Amino acid sequence: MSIFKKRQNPTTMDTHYFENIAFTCTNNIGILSIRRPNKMNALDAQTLKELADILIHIEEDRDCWGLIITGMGEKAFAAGADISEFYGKSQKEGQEIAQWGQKHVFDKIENFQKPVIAAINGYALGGGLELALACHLRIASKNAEMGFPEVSLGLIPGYGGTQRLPALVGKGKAMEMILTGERISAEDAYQWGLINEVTGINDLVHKTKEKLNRMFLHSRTALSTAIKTIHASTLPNNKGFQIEIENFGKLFSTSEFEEGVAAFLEKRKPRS
Ligand code: CO8
Repeated sequence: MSIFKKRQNPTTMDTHYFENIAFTCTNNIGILSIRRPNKMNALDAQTLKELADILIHIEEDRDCWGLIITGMGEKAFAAGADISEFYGKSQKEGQEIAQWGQKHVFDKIENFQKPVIAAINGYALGGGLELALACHLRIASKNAEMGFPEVSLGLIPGYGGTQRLPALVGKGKAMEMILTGERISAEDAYQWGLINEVTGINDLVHKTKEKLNRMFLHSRTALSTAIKTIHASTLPNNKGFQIEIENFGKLFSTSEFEEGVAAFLEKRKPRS
């Protein structure tokens, strides 16, 4: 049985609505939006469960070649985990929640076989910023603000922020962001290497789609292999180099490789 509820509106027939998220796939680009604008798109348990379910579907959807994750409205991408669900939780419960979320949502996105871009349209705080960090690229509108306010709640990031942030901005900047809990602007985030691009609010989705479309000019097998291999760069003992050699070799057996090389030699564009 389908996990989707389809809205009976002919103009949005391809949009699948859950309680707190919506997903649509047009021209091979999936757009997944978090829809709790009254709560700054905070990630409660229901939203995380829905994200976990839809990610499985999107990964299997052959028509969806890449994914954009964004938040509904102009105020927030996601202002973190839903703080109202924290109260009264035990140490064990805290660990279980963090572990479940990391496995089914955040790590799942990071290891996605298709390119995933966060379109950060406003506040990306705490778990919301961790969601963006799990994506392969981040593009933010000028009004976006990013930060890890967890220390103000007596917490630390729990959805991978302490690990993924230093990999992007270095340990020093990561320490500064996490220890002060202060928010930074999209422009600073760009200067720090936290995001890939800054756009106007009205251009955000368009620019993000453009970025994916530029990737779609290339072999999709090469794209997914590149994602996997880049992740291997954090493995111990320089293991990533060996994985690169193996994955490089594997691509020689693909039809996309044959066509890509033939097209170059024949001075024409590759046929998809
Ligand atoms: N959780 C729950 N509700 C939230 C959250 C949140 N993270 N953020 C905003 N809201 C709610 C507000 O409570 C308010 O609800 P209501 O109208 O019912 O009172 C509504 O959204 C609107 O928010 P504000 O009135 O506060 O709007 P402002 O424009 O004044 O401020 C801010 C916007 C700056 C985003 C402000 O809402 C804010 O600071 N939010 C909290 C940000 C935060 O601390 N995020 C980190 C949360 S902790 C976390 O993410 C940990 C991740 C790891 C978890 C690991 C597993 C347990």
